[in-house]
Amino acid sequence: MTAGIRCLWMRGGTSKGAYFLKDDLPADPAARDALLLRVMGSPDPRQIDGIGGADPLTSKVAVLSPSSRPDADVDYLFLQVFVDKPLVSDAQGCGNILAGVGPAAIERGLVAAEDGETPVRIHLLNTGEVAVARIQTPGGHVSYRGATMIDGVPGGHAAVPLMFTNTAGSMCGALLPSGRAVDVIDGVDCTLIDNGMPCVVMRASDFGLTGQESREELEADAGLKARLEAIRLQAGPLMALGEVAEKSVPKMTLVSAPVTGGAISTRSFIPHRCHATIGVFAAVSVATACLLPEGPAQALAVRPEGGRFRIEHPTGAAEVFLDLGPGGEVRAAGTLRTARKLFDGLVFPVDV
Ligand code: NQM
Repeated sequence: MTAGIRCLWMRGGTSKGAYFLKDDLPADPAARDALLLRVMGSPDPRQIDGIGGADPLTSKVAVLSPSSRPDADVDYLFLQVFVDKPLVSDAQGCGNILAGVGPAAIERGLVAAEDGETPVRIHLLNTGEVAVARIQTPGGHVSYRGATMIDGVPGGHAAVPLMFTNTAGSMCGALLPSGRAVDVIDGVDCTLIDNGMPCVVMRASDFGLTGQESREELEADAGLKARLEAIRLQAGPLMALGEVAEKSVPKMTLVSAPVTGGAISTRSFIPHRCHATIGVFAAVSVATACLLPEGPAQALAVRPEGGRFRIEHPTGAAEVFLDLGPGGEVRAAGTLRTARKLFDGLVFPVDV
């Protein structure tokens, strides 16, 4: 028996991860997670003995299998492999790694490619919804080449448009799980919201920040991180997430007025490291928070004409489209990502 496991290493949006077929991994979740820790090299801040990139954004896993439901083509389980803890969590989805799922499913023969463009309906096992990705497949093969640029990624690549429905309450059961648009925790106004990703939205100014600080400056601020964690631990039960000390949700997002013509500016903690950009579903949740009549986001936001929200982040902005119903409710959401196959081969979790 070879100890190598088939693995595609791909960039999805502004994240990077290992894409596996479910059948290539142990069926028992505990055995699977132990193996994935070895694959990534966790726990170790440098992940020196694995393929992880020593950052939560590059220590991610997608597990693909034929879809278990008729309205989808492929099932996608997202797993966050913690960098410095022996933990693997399925307690969140990931919209950036999602961008690589369509291409990976076609590359691995789970979905047949059409000539031109192939729609792939993806069942997100972590949260239950179905997303639709449109993949460029000229001549029936995945093409990663193109001119679409997304902030946080150098160069142009083939566009991967993503559309979502039914994201409200994806993990918390309701868009506003506490039943309120504002909860005051440790004296800070917080919007506890889940439109695809549980997020706590707060004013940067309530922490003495402008909201334009760099990722590095914020990560070096131990006092800020302690205050955010204290709020997060209280927000978890209010969001129906229970005890969240060992979970990667909720995300902690500081908002401020936009400075580059976007709808709002963000700095997002996921939840302990500051994001280099912002998560896809986190951006959808923040855009939705901008629509609430109360709460920290709306007063700072510049509401765009139509439903195209630019969510500013430390390295540019992420575009989110919200399709609003007659009552202002979000009927569907979308975003534009790119993805790229970086490596296809065998990964060796144990010495051979
Ligand atoms: O919110 C990071 C990322 C993510 C998640 C995180 C994501 C999303 O940017 O959909 O994409 O929040 O841990 O990859």
